[in-house]
Amino acid sequence: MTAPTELRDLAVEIAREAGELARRRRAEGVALAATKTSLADIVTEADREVEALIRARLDEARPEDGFLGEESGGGAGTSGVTWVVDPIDGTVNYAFGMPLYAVSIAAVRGTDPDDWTALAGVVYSPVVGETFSAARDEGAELDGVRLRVSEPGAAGALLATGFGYDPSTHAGDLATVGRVMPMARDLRRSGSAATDLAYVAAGRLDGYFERGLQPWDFAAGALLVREAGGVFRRPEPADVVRRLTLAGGAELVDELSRRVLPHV
Ligand code: LIP
Repeated sequence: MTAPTELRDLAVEIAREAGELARRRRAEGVALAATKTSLADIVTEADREVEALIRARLDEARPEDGFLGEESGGGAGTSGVTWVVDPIDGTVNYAFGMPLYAVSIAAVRGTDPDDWTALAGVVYSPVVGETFSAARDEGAELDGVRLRVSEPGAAGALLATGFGYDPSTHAGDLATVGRVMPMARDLRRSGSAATDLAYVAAGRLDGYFERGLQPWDFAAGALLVREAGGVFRRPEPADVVRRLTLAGGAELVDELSRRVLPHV
């Protein structure tokens, strides 16, 4: 079995190449390819092209591995390792020309997000030029500097969240924000779950909560958080629609859970 550090280094190399392609395409102008679950849920031609590049590079390097990508779906492998890829996380930011989007690539052992073992992960932010990476049991780092999750200060926790593309979910999500704000000093909504999770790992955010993430949104960021000493949880059963994701230091995640799931 390949060492997690080797998988991490391959993921970093590919993510950086993919991120530069995304940046070039953004500079050339973004072409909308389609909408998915709602008018607000978009995919650009660049999403598809970047994922195709990542998939091709992984096939060249590790043809026996499985693949699960946001845009091109899944492909079973024979090695036991599956690559989970969001080519441009923060697609709406990308389409609108905002800098906070990221290439998210993770290598996992297994296929079920509720019990796969994350081996390696990278979240690469092409415009900001930051590479967050982790290998299982080897820690998490930002451009070579080790990462550690933070603890909230006396003013409260700096938290991040996100909202779904379906307008009918917004009232419930805003009610959740209302229950959480008493523990917060402030709230951020970056538009990129992978970036939010990387920032939790880096201590730039104390915690994060969001409903409805897909495995490719969180596969790499979850490993970053855990390898930085934090907790990543999806506390509800697998059959819950728009499952809750929580991340941060252990005590903070416990308090978030109490506030977001008051009846549990
Ligand atoms: C996005 C997430 C974001 C969430 C959006 C969307 P995408 O992923 O990163 O946190 O709020 O609804 O799911 O669609 O840009 O890959």
